[in-house]
Amino acid sequence: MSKLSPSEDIKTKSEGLRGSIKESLLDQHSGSVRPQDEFLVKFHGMYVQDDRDRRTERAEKKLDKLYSFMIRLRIPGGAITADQWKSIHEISEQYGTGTIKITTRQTVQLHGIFKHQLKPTLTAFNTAKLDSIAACGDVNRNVVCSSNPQLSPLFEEIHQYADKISTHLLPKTQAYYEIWVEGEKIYEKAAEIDPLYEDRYLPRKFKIAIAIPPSNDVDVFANDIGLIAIIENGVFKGFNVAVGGGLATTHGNLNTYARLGSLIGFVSGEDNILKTVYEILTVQRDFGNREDRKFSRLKYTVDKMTVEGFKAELEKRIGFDFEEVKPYKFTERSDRFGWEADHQNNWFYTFFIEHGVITPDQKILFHDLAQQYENTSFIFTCNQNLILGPFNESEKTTVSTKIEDYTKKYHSSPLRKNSMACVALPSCPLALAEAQRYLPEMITKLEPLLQKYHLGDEEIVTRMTGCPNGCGRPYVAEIGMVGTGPGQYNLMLGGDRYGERLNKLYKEKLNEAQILTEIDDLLGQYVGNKLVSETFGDFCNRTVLN
Ligand code: SRM
Ligand code: SF4
Repeated sequence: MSKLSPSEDIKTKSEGLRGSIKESLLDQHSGSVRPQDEFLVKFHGMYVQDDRDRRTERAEKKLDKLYSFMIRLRIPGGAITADQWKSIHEISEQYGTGTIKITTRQTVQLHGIFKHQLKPTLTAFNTAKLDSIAACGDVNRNVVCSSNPQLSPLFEEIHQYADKISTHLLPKTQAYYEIWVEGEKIYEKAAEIDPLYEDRYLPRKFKIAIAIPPSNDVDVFANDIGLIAIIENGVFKGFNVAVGGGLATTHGNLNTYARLGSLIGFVSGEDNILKTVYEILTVQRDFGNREDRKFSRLKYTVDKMTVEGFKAELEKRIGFDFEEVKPYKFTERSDRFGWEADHQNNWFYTFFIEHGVITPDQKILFHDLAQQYENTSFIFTCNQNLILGPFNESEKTTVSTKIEDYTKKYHSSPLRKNSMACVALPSCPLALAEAQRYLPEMITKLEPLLQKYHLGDEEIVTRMTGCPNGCGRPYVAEIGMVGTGPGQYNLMLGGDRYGERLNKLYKEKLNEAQILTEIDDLLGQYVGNKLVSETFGDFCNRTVLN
């Protein structure tokens, strides 16, 4: 008989994700928590980390690692109120490093929170009606949705599905409130029976994205479930459903692979939509690999069962057949920076936030705007940027004046605005190379190459990660750089502009000088030989990778 992974035992014995977290919190000898609790706290939206820049110094002084926690909020669809932004701002000033980081899945993370600060931090979030439940762990995570309200008059209606799906798939355990939130506890043990997750939860993390064409700003095919909104004659009809997307690979393990979701059909009506996503999770719960976590994501389950086999099992569980996939077209993936109005002439401003790291002066500006315009929403994008709105015409004029200096200071090239990096060093324990701290410098070196070939206006999608897990989605970039070791990256090329084709490994383990030489050469070939309107990614796919 095959052996279950040790994580399975921790889940089933955890008594609703409680484990010994309470005892771990009381232990004043360590800044961390017990090993099994380290796994369980993820389900509550946090990770144990240490500052890797300080490891050597502390080891020399014979000190333990400087442990702290990263907290990731659950914000379905990425939208919060101005008041909630102010709370995040204030909490980040009081606890952690002070930095707010927008993630590639439309939420925010705070780093560097010490163990004794966890309860006050989560209690403060709770007061602001924010939580980190199921932001990580073997459950459905933050549900993301296209974030530009100006793109569709039906934005509101479709966007609400992010919250509906997230709520529908939340674990039933009330352990989060019991462990982390000070004050009144309102839960009943009986209400904790969980027909979806049972006591074993899912074999692995689970991700859902909703795309509203023409924008694929969420990289819908990189998700376990991708839902593509279908709009006909100005009416929202339902979703095309794709299953089995996922990006992570492991260097040297050829059995691991990035995979784009497979479209299996169209579903309409709220009840049927919710039933479909729910039962996709139950199929994964029952058929997913629980022995080897490297192969336990839905993509491997779908390939093991075959797409047709998976669909048949799913249709059996939902009790109806899918309709044929409906036509749709993606024509953009980037955010629309600057001012744009929606169909009712409400104005929204999209701020470019390099790699999602909010700088101290940006923080002051956003706090100021949140204070002054309390009806404004703050919407995080899956490209790690921030949209503020709605503003009326006269508010737009005053906001424009307020942000004038900002827009000058943060004016950036199209290449930079379309670049994305994961966190990597110093907080990510899995990083093999730099990403977020280094890509800005790399872009500064790539920009003159584009200028040299008069390609300065090209919106080439460039992404870098510190390891092959792919948190910055480098495998669906036109230029992907995946860390293999300090200062070394695999160069991935040939992804399309809208996230519908994976790229391929072009050359392995290149240092900065080698990457710049390769890109210089490729851009030269591109200007000389590209077809009319051919993007860099399509050109690489057609020529150098064949
Ligand atoms: Fe990720 C693990 C950061 C999006 C695939 N990811 C991690 C951890 C928690 C490292 C760890 O396990 O200890 C990283 C924390 C770094 C830090 O210090 O903050 C981390 N992932 C991130 C974020 C913050 C990157 C960013 O700069 O924005 C993103 C948070 C998203 C969110 O709000 O939930 C983030 N991670 C992704 C994505 C992109 C996406 O989902 O669109 C992927 C690839 C898509 C996918 O899941 O296939 C991704 N992260 C992973 C994996 C590989 C999963 C797998 O299938 O094997 C790991 C490692 C793991 O789970 O074992 C991982
Ligand atoms: Fe860390 Fe790797 Fe994810 Fe980057 S891609 S944040 S290095 S796990």
